[in-house]
Amino acid sequence: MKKYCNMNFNLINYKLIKFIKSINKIKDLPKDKCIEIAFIGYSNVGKSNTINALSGIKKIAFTGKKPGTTKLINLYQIIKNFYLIDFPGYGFSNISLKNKNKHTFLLNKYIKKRKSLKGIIILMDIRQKLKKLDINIIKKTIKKKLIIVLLNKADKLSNNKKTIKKKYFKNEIKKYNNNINIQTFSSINNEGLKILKKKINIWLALNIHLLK
Ligand SMILES: Nc1nc2c(ncn2[C@@H]2O[C@H](COP(=O)(O)OP(=O)(O)OP(=O)(O)O)[C@@H](O)[C@H]2O)c(=O)[nH]1
Ligand SMILES: [Mg+2]
Repeated sequence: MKKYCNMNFNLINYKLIKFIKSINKIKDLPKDKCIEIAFIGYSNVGKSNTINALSGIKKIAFTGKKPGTTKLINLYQIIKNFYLIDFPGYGFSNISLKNKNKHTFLLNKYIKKRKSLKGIIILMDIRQKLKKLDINIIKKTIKKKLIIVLLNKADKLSNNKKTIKKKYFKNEIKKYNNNINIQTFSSINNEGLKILKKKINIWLALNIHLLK
């Protein structure tokens, strides 16, 4: 455990990333005995771009200018038994209510039931405010300690504004969950990428027995 927490995060070769499949049912995920890190958040906040930034491969995860780019749950493997999961964004107004409810149901079920879920990365646009569906997720994950909030698109703000917004998000989020680590992030200039990799290293270290 100690060895992995102190491990040089560059030792995990994210470039080995492989797209495995797109699914729309939890039962199509791998056997529930692996390590999964889920990327969740509103549409267009930059979840797919963050997977690309992490892997260093620009187009492994499909990204788009318009919200609603990721329509299915996409599964990426880094090494055996270690997966990154790209969720469709919530709150996208252009999909039918039926599909919206289906997405919410899937995400809630996944968070509640999935044993392999070892880390949750919630992305938010740093320029916006803490929103309702993020609060719902934060409340639901209150007992799960392995969460990081990435305040993405930090490249769009000055250092001064970034500090103000980080403080704002910290104060708002702590009303619901005091256990959440909050980082500024940008998949354009890689701000926060090292910290994210370190965090994932710790999550892996805590579950190292599953990596065999
Ligand atoms: N400036 C800036 N733009 C970003 C950043 N991350 C993502 N974007 C842009 O935001 C848009 C959406 O990015 P995606 O990664 O597709 O967002 P998503 O959260 O996966 O969206 P959905 O799949 O619709 O849920 C794209 O135009 C990206 O170029 C960032 O850190 N900085
Ligand atoms: Mg996406």
